[in-house]
Order: sequence, then C-alpha cells, then structure tokens
Amino acid sequence: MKLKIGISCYPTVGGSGVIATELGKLLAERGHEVHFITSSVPFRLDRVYPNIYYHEVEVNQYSVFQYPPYDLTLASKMAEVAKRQKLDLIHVHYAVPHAICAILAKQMLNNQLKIITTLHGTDITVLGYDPSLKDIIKFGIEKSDLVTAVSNDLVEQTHELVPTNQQIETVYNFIDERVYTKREVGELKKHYNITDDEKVLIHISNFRQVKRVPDVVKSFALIQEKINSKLLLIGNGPELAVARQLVRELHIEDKVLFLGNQKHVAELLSMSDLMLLLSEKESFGLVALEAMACGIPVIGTNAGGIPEVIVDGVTGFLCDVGDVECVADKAVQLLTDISSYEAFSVRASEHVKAVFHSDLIVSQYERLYQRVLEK
Ligand code: GMT
Repeated sequence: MKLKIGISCYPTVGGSGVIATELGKLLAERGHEVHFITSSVPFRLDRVYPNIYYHEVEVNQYSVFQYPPYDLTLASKMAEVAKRQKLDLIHVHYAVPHAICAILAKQMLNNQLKIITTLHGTDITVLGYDPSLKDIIKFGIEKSDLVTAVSNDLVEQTHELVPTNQQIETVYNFIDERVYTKREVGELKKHYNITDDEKVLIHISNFRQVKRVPDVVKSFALIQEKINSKLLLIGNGPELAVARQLVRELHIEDKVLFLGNQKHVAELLSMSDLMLLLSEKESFGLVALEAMACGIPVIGTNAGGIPEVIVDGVTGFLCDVGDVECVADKAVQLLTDISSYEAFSVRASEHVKAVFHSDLIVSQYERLYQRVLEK
C-alpha cells in the first residue's frame, strides 16, 4: 500500500538528518509520497526528486518573543501539512523537539495522525541526563505510536536513562549502496600530494568532544612512525582547534590534511585504506558503515553501538576508549599484511550488504508503518 508520510529531522549535517533524508528518498522511490517538514531543505536533498515535497518551517521573529518559538511553529506546520496532504503518519528523527512537536500536532488533529519516533543517540545519551529535558523525552517516547532506535545498545541505554514501558524496536542505519561504493579516484590522491606508497587513514566527524579526535591524532602519530602514511581529517566542530594544536605539538603537520566538511565522502573514502572512529559515545556510527561499504576496514571503540557495526577481527578491530596503543597496533597489523587486509576489505563490504542493506532496512520501516496503521 502506498502511504503519505511526513518526515521531520534536523536538516543540517549530522547522522540523524542523513538517515531521515535517505529514508525519505528511498520511500519515494518505492512510490510513497514523502513530505519533509523541516527548517531548511535537508542537505542531502540535493536535487528535485519525484514524490518528495518540502514544507519549510518559518519561525516568526516577533520582537515580543525572547526566543523564536521554533517548536510551536514546527508543531503547527506538522498539523497543517498532515491535514492538507492527508498524511497517514509522521516519522520524526531525534526525540527533541520533534517527537514532542508531533504529539502536539496530533492533538491539534483530534488524534488523527500516527507518530513514529526514531531515537538517534545523543537525544538519549546526552539529553537523557538533563533533568530539564528527561521527563519531556519520556513523554515523547510514551506518546509516540511506535519508537525505534538505531542500535540494540541505544534501546538498552534508553531503558536505563529514561525508564519506560514503551517497547523500542531496533532498526539499524543503512546507506545508499549506489553512492557508497569503491570508486576510481584517479588523480585525487596526487591532488592531495599523497604518493602511491603512502597509506591513507581517515576520520570523519562533527569534531565534538565525544568523538575524541585527539585520540585519532595520537594514534596516527604512533602509526606513522612505523608506516608511511597520511591522515585525512574530515569535518568541522569545536575540537578542530584542539586537533590542529596537537598535530603541531606532535610535529606531524606535513602528514595530516584538514579538509573541513565535505559533500562527496565516498570519493575520499575510496582513496583511504583505514578509518578510525574512536568515540566515547556513539549510538551507531554511520560513518563506519559508509567506510565499510566502500571496502574500508574500521578501527573503532568498544562504545555504544559501534560493536554492532564493526565485527572485531573480521571487518575491522575494536579497542577500548582511549587506548591509542591498541589502535596503533591493530592499524599497523592491518596495513602491513596485504593479503589479510584484502580479506578485511572484502568482508567489510559484504557485511554491510548482508546486515545493513538499504532494501532490508527500508522494508523493515515499511512493515512498522503498516503495523502502526493497523493498530
Ligand atoms: O554526533 C553525531 O554523530 C551526530 C548525531 C546526530 O544526531 O545526527 O549522530 C547520531 O545519529 C547517527 C545516525 O543514527 C548515529 O550514527 C551516531 O552514532 C549518533 N551519534 C552519537 O550517538 C554520538
């Protein structure tokens, strides 16, 4: 059955917005009518797509308001779009404020709207500790018709931090396999002054403290002592200056490239040999999936949902948070044994296809939508 689906998410760079947008695109390809209700065009919605509509949430800047009332405007827009377009359901990504706004919209429509909420990580693992938000997050979870989380670990953490009887289903993240595949990068390496005999390590994040970017730099400093290599740091955020300073202190400026936010990540992954994702909190780690899909093994931390994405010793390695010696040892081991590296690379892309294929995950969401509508 073809559905009319509303989607609300943060439209800027970030895993939750990426998943929400990619899901909307794939649902539209399957013939559903998808309505994005967001503050600006989601950044992955980079062209016109059939079956996709965009409704901007425009916040009134009345001088009497000390703070622009984004949440109320979003709720009101959700109700307006749901009524006009006869939406079957609204799927919100990230609990705060999206789930709460959807509940308000539902009330405005005399309960004639189903709400699916997907928890993405920091909405629970960071905001769940905030006494000023905890109760409203719980309210958002309990009043949703169905709640999903992106890993089993996030389901467990939600039950610990925001105790509730609401059932929470794990639906893993996915990638668009047509985009995340190993590509011919030709001259790109030369453009970055990377020679054929150099290995390339890559880290991609929003450079927040939880990502522990200094650990990435420290690990790389140890790795480059043994292996001729370069480190690509992709992204932007509060820890960028800290990382730059550490690179200077460790005298590895000529080995580390800071490339800022990038749109065409698959190309940068395709010229890389190994990804490092050393976060202390990570509900899933979408970048690890993107890397593995391109055949790049990942060394990650034993944190959050990362062990559900990286199979230790099979598609990459896991080390304890902060154990940069472990990271360096595993990286040197992987990058020096060429035949074993090839096996890791093949298994990484096969694992993504087997467990996280977009067909599997989008179908799982479709089944959940049906279940909610039949309730
Ligand atoms: O911190 C980030 O990585 C951004 C954040 C977000 O909310 O956009 O990402 C979260 O959601 C992603 C998509 O589900 C997950 O892959 C990330 O692991 C998760 N981040 C954290 O849990 C820190």
